[in-house]
Amino acid sequence: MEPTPPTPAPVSDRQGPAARHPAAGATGAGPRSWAAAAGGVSAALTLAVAELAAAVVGPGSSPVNAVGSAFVDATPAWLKDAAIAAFGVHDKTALVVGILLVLAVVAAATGLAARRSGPLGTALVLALGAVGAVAAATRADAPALAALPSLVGAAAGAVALNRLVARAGPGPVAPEHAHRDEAGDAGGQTGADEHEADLTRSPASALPDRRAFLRAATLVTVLAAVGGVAAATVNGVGRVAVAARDRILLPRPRRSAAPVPAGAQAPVDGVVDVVTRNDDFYRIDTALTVPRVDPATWELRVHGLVEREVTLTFDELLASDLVEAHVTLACVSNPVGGDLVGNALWLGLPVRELLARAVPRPDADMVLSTSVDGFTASTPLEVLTDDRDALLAVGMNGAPLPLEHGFPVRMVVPGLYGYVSATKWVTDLEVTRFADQDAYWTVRGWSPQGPVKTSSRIEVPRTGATLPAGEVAVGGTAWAQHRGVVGVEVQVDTGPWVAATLADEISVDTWRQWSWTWDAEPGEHVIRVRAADPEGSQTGDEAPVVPDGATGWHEIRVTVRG
Ligand SMILES: Nc1nc2c(c(=O)[nH]1)N[C@H]1C(S)=C(S)[C@@H](COP(=O)(O)O)O[C@H]1N2
Ligand SMILES: [Mo]
Repeated sequence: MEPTPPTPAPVSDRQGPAARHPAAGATGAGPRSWAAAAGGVSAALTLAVAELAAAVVGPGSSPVNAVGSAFVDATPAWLKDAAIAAFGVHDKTALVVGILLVLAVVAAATGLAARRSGPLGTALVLALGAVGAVAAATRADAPALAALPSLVGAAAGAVALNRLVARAGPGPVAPEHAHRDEAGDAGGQTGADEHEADLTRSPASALPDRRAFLRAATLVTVLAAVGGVAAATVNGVGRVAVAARDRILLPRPRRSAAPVPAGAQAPVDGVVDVVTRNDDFYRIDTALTVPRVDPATWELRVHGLVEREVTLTFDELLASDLVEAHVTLACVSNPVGGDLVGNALWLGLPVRELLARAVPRPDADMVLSTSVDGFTASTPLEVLTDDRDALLAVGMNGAPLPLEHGFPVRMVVPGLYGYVSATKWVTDLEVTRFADQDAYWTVRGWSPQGPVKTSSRIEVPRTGATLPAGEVAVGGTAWAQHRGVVGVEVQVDTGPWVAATLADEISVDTWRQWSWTWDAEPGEHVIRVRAADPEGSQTGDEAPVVPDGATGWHEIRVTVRG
């Protein structure tokens, strides 16, 4: 994601008609809206120069990304949760829009500050640069010199701001000029030409020269735009990752997944695909911009409580005996009935085989996996060494992992929520103990352990639908990864729970679809669903997503026409 230079926010005038004259701001002072605009375009230049410098210094030094990421990491769990609830997989777009709005306001404020005092404006811009520098230097993937782009950008921004504000005219205007200004306005709506004429009559030192200001502001805007486009183009590593992904030829698995049974897709129009297309797969992570990892330099280190450290390159990984498995991934933040869940065919190396090379010590009980961007997940060692298909995955539905799903390598562990298992862009596995290490979400109030809770949802019909009376097709999906769904029941209003028809199972590690034909009678109705795994039926007790996943029965409301 490339930074968007904020549009200089037009500062609305609250002073009545006289204030519409751009040279007559509040209280007879210089034009505040010009100063605010100067702050805006200077901020755009700051960002463009900083991002351009970051493209040269290396990935991970982008101040925009660093500040945003620091913000993401500092966001309390409840707020992030609210954002996911409100915006779903668009939570990041909402965050970026929010950041740009805040930035526009801050930028205008630097302009107003600079109008009062040049050094004050400079100090503010440099302070903001320092924030970017600290944020960038303290990121997990910070290169050496990570602080540099922010500082260079801030320096350029401060120079631009001072030059512009100087051209926006003096702050306090002598009474004589203020008076002349008012007289000009009294003549009615001041057109641009009239205004210029008015200004030429004024001493150049006392009243702003609008042309000079506009010329300078345009120059800064053009520089910012050119810099921004250049930064986007020079973003070399991004292109390296994209190009490298295009060249990858995935090896044939040593063990292929069994074909998906024809009966795995429930025969109801509108039920989701039983294997989720990559483009449709939900995306949840803390990465403000998708990490771009060059597989040529990717390396995984296995260390900690092990007999011997192991490192693995991408080529070595591709040359290993890879296996294929369908696994359904679910997010702990998925509300009852939500869609933060997807099923894909993964290709990868069983984590257990890699761990066997390292030989975990007997006192270890957890593997802390770390992403290139610093995200961590704590996975029970037992789950990674039993016979399930916990994979170090390189392929998703027959293609190399999409960048946003963890290219070049991620973890996929059947039976656990993603936050404790599915580390994308993974580069480090530390064999350790739950007593000694906390993962990213654990320190933010989520449970250190996150087995998936048995869940089910109704996909057809949609809640709120109006339906004809008679036979209505009802269908949806249920999941209980690594235990398997053994039954699904449906209830209408306060009627009895009745068994739905289960579609064929792909494996116990995947979701399972279901269908049911309802003989609908006119009126308002509530339809509820619950699934069963071998240990029993899904609980109807309602629990929120924090700290270890929501529970409760999904229900929809429909109207049947008379
Ligand atoms: N590096 C990294 N990996 C991550 C996360 C993250 O924030 N960063 N989020 C996890 C969570 S909470 C989930 S639910 C899954 C989602 O994987 P997906 O985006 O491929 O669907 O990724 C997991 N892996
Ligand atoms: Mo998640």
